[in-house]
Formats: sequence, structure tokens, C-alpha cells
Amino acid sequence: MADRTTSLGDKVVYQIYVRSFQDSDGDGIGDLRGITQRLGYLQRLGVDYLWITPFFVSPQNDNGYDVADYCNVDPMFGTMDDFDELVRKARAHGIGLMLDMVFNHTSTQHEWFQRALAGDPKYLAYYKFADAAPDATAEDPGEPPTNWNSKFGGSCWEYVPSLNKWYLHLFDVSQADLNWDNPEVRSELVNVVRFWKDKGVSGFRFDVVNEVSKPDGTPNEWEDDHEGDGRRFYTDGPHVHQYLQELVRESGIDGMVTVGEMSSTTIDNCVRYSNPECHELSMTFSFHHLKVDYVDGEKWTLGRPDVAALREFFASWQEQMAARSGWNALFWSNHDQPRPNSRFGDCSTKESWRRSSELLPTCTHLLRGTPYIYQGEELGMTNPDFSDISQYRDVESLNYYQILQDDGKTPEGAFHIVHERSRDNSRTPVQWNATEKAGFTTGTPWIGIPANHTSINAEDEVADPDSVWSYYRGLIRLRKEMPVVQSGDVHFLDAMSNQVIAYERTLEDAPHGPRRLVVACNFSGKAAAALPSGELAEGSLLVENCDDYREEDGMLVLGPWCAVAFAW
Ligand code: TEU
Repeated sequence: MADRTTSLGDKVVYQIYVRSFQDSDGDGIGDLRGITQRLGYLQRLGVDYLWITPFFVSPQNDNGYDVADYCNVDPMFGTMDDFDELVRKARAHGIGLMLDMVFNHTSTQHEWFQRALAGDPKYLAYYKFADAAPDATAEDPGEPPTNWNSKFGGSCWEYVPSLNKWYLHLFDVSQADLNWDNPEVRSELVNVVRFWKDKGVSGFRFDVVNEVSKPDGTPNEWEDDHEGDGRRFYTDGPHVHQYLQELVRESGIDGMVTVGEMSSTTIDNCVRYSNPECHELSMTFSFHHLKVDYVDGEKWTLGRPDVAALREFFASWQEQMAARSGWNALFWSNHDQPRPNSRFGDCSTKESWRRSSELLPTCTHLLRGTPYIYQGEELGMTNPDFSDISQYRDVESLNYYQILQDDGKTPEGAFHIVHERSRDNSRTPVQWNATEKAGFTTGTPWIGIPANHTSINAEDEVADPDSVWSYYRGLIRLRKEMPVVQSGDVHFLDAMSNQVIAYERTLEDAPHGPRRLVVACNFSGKAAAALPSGELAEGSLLVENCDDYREEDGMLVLGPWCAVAFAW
């Protein structure tokens, strides 16, 4: 059977959010040439691929996830020549590029949507339009076709008076959902993938790709969902596997490195998306582990992280995907998530910040799958110290600041939630050095730079063998050196404290390096019992983020935010 571990087991991906990575021309917005300038840094860190978020022509209502032209570079990010140079120079640094394909929807500025708005039947059939009632008017359009919610708040239907129709937008009103049931749409998207493949990229990330197949029938037949927000109808929808197989086959990307963003998905579906025998994708992002601090599954609430639930998600996804030859992307953060050390750790003192920032990757980088590092994570960047709503830029954050107040929260209460939950938490510029603009730009940055760039920055950390950056580099090296990390079995251990996550990796016939690893991570600010110390007898220490662990009454006790790995 084909095996992901032979091709992907030793690889690490680094995610670049272009507009916040490095500005090369002083307009305050990161760009493609900025990435090219930093290739040496990325090579030194040791990563294999760069996932680059969308830099295509876009009105930027959702920072480029609203694409108006899939095959051209937005002038804000540079030119096609800049892109070609980036591909070439990245390759010379031993780094491949993965491009972000946003195929669930296009911008309403896309030519296809504009033609649909003009009434062209060919292009009306590219989107999910539904007839409105004959007496609908702009002032009173009546009830939308279903009661589903947009992910960014409000109804996911928008009324177009000139057509007397509604169109579906699972995200912003300026992001119209494509009709994947139309073979012409699927063929257009194949051409987009081919275009970028021919430019020499190594792979692709597919945005919310498990939402592209909507229920069969016309929207008016889609049952209303009185309990939820509609997602059960279109998540892992009826034809999604067939459509993905077709896209991969027709664009000739089977065997390239590909990852799908799978929203609210299941293990069963992710096995199909990522098992090589299904010829869909190399691996999947799933998000259940990043909802363990939501109250009742609701994002705009503030709960404490439930470490026992976190452990359960890791254990089930790791063990069950392994048993059925699926492959997980391993990650704590991306451009949609708050900084994980601020969220799952403690950044209130220098020592707890350093320990938390190193605990998190210790937990994930030694698991089975492909680790993703989101820019700045390797420096221990934290949520910014924003104090006013005017400092936020993200459409979702601004919408919810209002929705929370409409639902009865005070402005302060709403701000507090946005401050913790906003996607802008991870979108502040990469902290390259301690100067005023953090080395990101010579102009005015599009979003504020956190004050802590004077102490958390790349220039200091690259030079310091004990920095968070050096720790990440060490973890990447370990994966490259150790077959047990690349392809060992994974088995979760019963830790003695529910604040500890512990697991074991084993590879009987490891050609070199250890045959067994045990990893234990204390996700709390108090000492916690991890495992019976007898189980660790004769193991040699492989990784530690601090020396604050000890044997006590036959147990391994880990200090606050302490993570260790032993090898045999
Ligand atoms: O995100 C999809 C998605 O559902 C989210 O992570 C979303 O940001 C979150 O649920 C909101 O609470 C992808 C992209 O990563 C995101 O940046 C885009 O905004 C979105 O698709 C639409 O293209």
C-alpha cells in the first residue's frame, strides 16, 4: 500500500500570511519580494515547504480570501515576475511552495459573478442562486431560502433586486459560493490549478474544501436547520469526495503535497480525504482540538481550555487516522486563530511565556503527521496588546463586535471577547527586530505592531541557542533525523494528571535512531504527575523545555508548562 510516511514523514511546512510577513516596498503591507528576502531565514530554520496565503487579485474584504482573478498577482503583493523569482529562489534554498486555492467561493468582483449579475445564464449557473418570491422588493425581500448563518455573522443569503434572486455566501457577502455541481465550474478550477502547477509550485492548500458540495436539489428544497446554523447540510457534502478526486486527477496533482482545510469534519471523512488509495489529498487540517476553550461549541465565548478534551481529540485523531492510513496536518495556529501560547499557555512572565511557547510544539512536532509552523510562532509571538476596537481590521472581528453588543453585551464585554478571539491576534507583523517598525516595513504597517517586539524578535532569537526559535529548529532537526518520529506508531498514554498529555511513538525496525519515544507535556501552571517513573527507566532524555521535572514517589512530576521526551 502507498504510504505517506515515505514522502511526508520528515517534512515540515511553514505558513506565510503574506500581508504580515515582510514588506519590501514601504507601503506597510507584506509582499512577495519580502518573502524572497527572508528565504535564508526560512532555510536556516529548516522548513521544507511554504504555504503562502492568497496573493491573487482581490478587493481584500477578507484579506485575499475573496479572489477576483485566480491567475494574476494583486499589485499590492507584487508582480508575476516577483512570483516567478520567488519560486526559483525558494527552490535554490531547498524550499517548495504551496499555494492557497480558495475554491468554495469567489469575490463578487470576479468577472464570473459580474456576468451573473448582468443576467448571463451561463454565469448564473456558476453560483448558488435561488429565486425570491415574485413580490420581493429591495426593501422587503421576504425570508431567505434557508435559515443558515454566514460564518461571519448574519444570514448566508443576499438578495439581488435586479435579478429578484438570492445568492449563497457561507462567508462574507462579498464571497459568493460557487456551484460545484456545474461541470463547467469544476473545469475552470482545474485550469487554475494547472496554471500554478505549470509555474513550478510543489503543492496546494485548499481552503474550506469540505464545504464545496452543497445538498442535492434546489435551495428551496433544502430543509431548514432549527438546531444549528446549516453546516450539517454542506459539511463533507454529498459529492465532495467525487469532486476532489476529479480535481486532483484532471489537474494532475496526485502525488504533490496537498492539504485540505476541513471545517467541522469527521475522522471517517478525513481518512477518505487523505488515504493515498483514495487519490484525494495528502493530508487534512481538522479543528476540533482548537475549540476546547469554546463554551458549548460557540467561538465568541471565553472558556478555559479543557486539557482532558484536548487529549481526547489528539488521541482519537492520531490513533484512528493511523489505523486507516490517513495523515494529519499538525498545528496549533494559523491566520484564523489567536496565538496559541496566549491561549493554551501563560505569557504573563518571561519564564512561563518561554515554557508555554516551547511546550506546544513539543506536543505536536513529535506526533505522527506533518507539522505546520505559522509565521512568528517560532519566535513565541503572542496576541497583541490592542486596547481599542479601532486597532482591529478583520471583517469577522468587526462584525462580531457589533453582534455581541446586539446580543446584550456591553461594549467592554464585547471588546474583551474580540480581544481574545480575533483572527487579528495572529495577523500582526512578524517581529524581525527591536526597532520601531520591527523590521517589517519602513512605512506605516497596515495593522499595529505589538509592543513586545523589543524582547520577542527574530534578530535576538536566531543568535541565541536557548531561544524559542532555536528550540523549534531543534524539533525540526529531530524529525529529520529520527525514523521513529517520521513513521512510528502512535499510542496515547494514561497520564496521572488530567493536565498532562502523554504519548508514545514506536518503530520496531527503525533503521537508525531510537525505537521508542515517550513525550509528556504539562498543560498547566502547577506541577503535575505525568507517568509512573518505572515506565521511563533507562530512557535517555531527548528533549526538555526546562529542567523542572523530578522523580517523586515512583512518579515523574513535571513542573509548570514543562515538556519532556525520552528515547530508547
Ligand atoms: O477559513 C475557514 C473557516 O471556517 C475559518 O477558520 C474561519 O475563519 C472561522 O471559522 C471563522 O470563525 C478559511 C480561511 O482560512 C479564512 O481566512 C477565510 O476567511 C475563509 O476560509 C473564507 O475563505
